[in-house]
Amino acid sequence: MPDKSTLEVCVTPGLLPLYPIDDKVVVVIDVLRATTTMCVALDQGADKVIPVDTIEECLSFTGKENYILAGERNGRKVEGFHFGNSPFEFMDGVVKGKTLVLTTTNGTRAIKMAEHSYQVVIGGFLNFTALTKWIVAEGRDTLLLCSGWRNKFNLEDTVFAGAIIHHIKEYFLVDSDSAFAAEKLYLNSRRNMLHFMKQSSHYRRLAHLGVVNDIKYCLRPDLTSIVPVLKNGALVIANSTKHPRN
Ligand code: 3SL
Repeated sequence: MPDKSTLEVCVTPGLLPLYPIDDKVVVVIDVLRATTTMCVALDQGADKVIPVDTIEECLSFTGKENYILAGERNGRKVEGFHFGNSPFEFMDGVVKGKTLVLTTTNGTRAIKMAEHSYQVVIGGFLNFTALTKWIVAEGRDTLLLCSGWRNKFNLEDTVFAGAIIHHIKEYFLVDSDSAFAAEKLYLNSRRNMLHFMKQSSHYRRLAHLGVVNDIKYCLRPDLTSIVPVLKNGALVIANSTKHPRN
């Protein structure tokens, strides 16, 4: 019988250099809010989402037809961009048929850092079941990369990594302290996720900006069955045949 593939958790991009990822699937997690927002944009009909590192890079797309510039720094919309990073900004048809160019404090940076892996895939609670099925179907060595906050550990991404571990660990070899700890955090929090998240620094940051509804939205499970993957530098829907809107 072949050995199982591995499933590991990297709790911050600052630790990513410790993990060889060239042959691995890397699941980039930025539950609050970047990877949730990206899923919303694609679910709402955006052609693709191009993650970029800097504000300048994003601005270099200014004036291109059918391109939307979006993103935040410290949670606030960047001056000159069309939108910030709230999932609600990308609803109601505004991104249909458009290319979204997005830069965020941590999420887009984590994606760029993992670009040289076998495959980058992203998600959040809103595509949890589809994402976990996709990971199991791929069956490759997989690293769950938490975007954290400025290279520091954060609660929400680790809890989400723990949810993945808990639900699919039987299919993989899971043998690291970070995976064990992430799962424990998830098990401690799952009965009242919002209450648990109130203890996180990013909850306070976003609450200060008056966007608690964004947090509530980002914690809602299985709102979509899309799975965004990175292809040629842009996030596109991997499983478009399964997309309920097709
Ligand atoms: O850091 C990020 O990528 C963002 O998701 C942070 S924020 O929620 O938009 O403040």
